[in-house]
Amino acid sequence: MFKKILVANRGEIALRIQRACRELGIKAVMVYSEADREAKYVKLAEEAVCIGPAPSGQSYLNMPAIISAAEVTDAEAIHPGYGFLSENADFAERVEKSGFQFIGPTPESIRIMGDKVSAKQAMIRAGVPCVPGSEGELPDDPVAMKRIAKSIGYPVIIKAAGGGGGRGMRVVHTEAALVNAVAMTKAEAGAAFNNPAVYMEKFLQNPRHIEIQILADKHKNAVYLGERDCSMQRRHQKVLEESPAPGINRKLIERIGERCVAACKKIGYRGAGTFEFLYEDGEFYFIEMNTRVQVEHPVTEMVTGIDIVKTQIMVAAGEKLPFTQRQIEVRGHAIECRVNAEDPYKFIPSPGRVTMWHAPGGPGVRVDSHIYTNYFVPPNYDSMVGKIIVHGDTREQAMARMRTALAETVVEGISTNIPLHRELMVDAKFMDGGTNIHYLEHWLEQHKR
Ligand code: MV4
Repeated sequence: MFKKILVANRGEIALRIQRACRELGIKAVMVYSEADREAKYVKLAEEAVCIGPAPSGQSYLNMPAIISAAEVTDAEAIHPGYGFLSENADFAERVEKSGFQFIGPTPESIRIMGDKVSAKQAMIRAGVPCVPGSEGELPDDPVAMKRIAKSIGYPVIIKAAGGGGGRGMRVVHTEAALVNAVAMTKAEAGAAFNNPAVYMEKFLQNPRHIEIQILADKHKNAVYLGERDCSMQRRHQKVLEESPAPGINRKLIERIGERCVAACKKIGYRGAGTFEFLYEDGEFYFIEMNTRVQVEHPVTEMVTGIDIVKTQIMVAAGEKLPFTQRQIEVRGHAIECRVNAEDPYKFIPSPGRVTMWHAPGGPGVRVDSHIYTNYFVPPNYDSMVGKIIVHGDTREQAMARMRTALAETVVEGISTNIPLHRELMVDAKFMDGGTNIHYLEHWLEQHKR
């Protein structure tokens, strides 16, 4: 096992990784920007290195600064967390070339999944169901393009191979609009991702966003840890997540999970990963794979009892997965509310000094947050300041525990979206379960103030 790991991230996930290291008896080197000097995990750190000024381009995205920090502190591995450099294949490669273990999949796996066309082709080959669409990159020839769209049936969606997470997409409803829409998407993709390649899919009108968590080791073992329903989102930003996904047939989830595991084995995937699916009319359609630990991993940890971050570290060190698929059970129900420093209805960021923070507690309540009373939320980064996660025997109990937890939580000095979460937890449609990816945006439209 590693003796020392460098944590190349900030905020709640830096603290989460530091906690996993402590539990494993590994020393954690924390890196921080000038804006994060006062961070809780820096104060708690045995070792911490400043890697640059506040702007992330000069600190958390600064590859030489991070690799130098690992060198001077004698770390053996680098955990990238999520965001920042976590899905940067060039970074993973530079980490390994410098003699450190990258805690994540191989640069090759990251590269394949980063290109959404090659990711989809890999999944089709591995037997994972995908959205019907162009097989591979869309040709430039208008006749060929129209033929593909016609065979799929309108509406179709044009997506950039270099996009993902909602960037670089355009819906097309008619043949008349097709050729121009493709040209526009290609131009934008060329500018934004330095890759003009696009592909086409059937546009699903009212899907849910369901994702499957997997873990794989370097010995060809892989497992899936059930699913998460991440449909409650606004502008591609998830607001709350839950596991299991309400109302989906367990046998179907098992079949999809097994396909994901088979795909991992086929491509030699290792570490933690997430297969993103759209779910509509009882069918799953793969859209993208994330090659990092995700913000919402705690809901899976709560229902399975498996520590995903610890397991990431163990498998990166070459250990075998300490459980088999048969030993993994989904028990009860978990919900996560993301706490953002923002106006709850206008969504304008609200950085600044937290004059009071009182975290909730009690049975089945977990709080992943780096904030504390008198902490200053810097304006330079993502507005998420923590997550409240609850577990219960049933979805109803989990919701009741979340209502209690949200009622107990006190944040003063900054605005947060907790009032929004309090309203959603008593919303009749949310309480019924199974709302789709458009629900929150429609809800916000109707609850305008
Ligand atoms: C789609 C889709 C409908 N049909 N693909 C947006 C983020 C990226 N991961 C894929 N996205 C979508 N792809 C087809 N063929 C609708 C979306 C989509 C969406 C997906 C998941 C969560 C939120 C979303 C919000 C708007 C659109």
